[in-house]
Amino acid sequence: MESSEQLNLFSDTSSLLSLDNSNHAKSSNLIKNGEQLLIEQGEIIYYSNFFDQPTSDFLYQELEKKIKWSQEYFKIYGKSIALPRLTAWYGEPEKRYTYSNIEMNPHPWIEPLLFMKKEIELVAKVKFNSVLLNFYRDGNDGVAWHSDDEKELGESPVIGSVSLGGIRRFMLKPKNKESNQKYEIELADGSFLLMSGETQKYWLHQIPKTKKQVKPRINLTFRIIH
Ligand SMILES: O=C(O)CCC(=O)C(=O)O
Ligand SMILES: [Mn+2]
Repeated sequence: MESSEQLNLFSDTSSLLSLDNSNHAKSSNLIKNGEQLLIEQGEIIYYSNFFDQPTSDFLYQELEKKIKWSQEYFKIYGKSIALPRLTAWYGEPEKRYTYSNIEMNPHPWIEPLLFMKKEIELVAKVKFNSVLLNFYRDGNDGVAWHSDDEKELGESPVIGSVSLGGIRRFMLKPKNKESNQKYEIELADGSFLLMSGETQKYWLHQIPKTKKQVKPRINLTFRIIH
């Protein structure tokens, strides 16, 4: 995660909603179930109905109560600022992960996580060894523009992202400021988004805060720590 976490934390992301829509690819006409998002220099596949509704509801309830959620803080100019979401890190014992100067030590796998890991590995065709969980309590929670490009994730990170609960906007833009491409997907309850190839090298993503009423949402990004 980049330092933009810090810069964007207090910015009013609602201004993004008023951007010219001509470059916005709407999920309805660009991204179909299990289809590839046609972006340059990156590979993204979106499965809108990966888990059926009863399974998604069950997983959400299990994770809400069983995950050891914590409020992390990052430092900026000597001040401690709360991340706008709760987080947790699970995985194999030696797989530590550091982002925004926050060092995470993994909790051991629990059953619902292993179930999800096994299901997504069948389509991702890789073995994940850790997962970062985010709990977005309401529209005041979000994640600022960043890419998942930390050293520990290797050259071409494979990120398997499962969404449960409330629907939130996932936005993508190229790191290259001269390009005006912009994409967004409304990540559905029970959906799975697979990012691989050069996606993290050339693209940034975010979940903007919103003033709309949104249900709480749990996101899991399964990762491979080298
Ligand atoms: O909540 C999401 O869909 C994205 C989370 C994310 O990008 C991250 O944790 O790195
Ligand atoms: Mn990310």
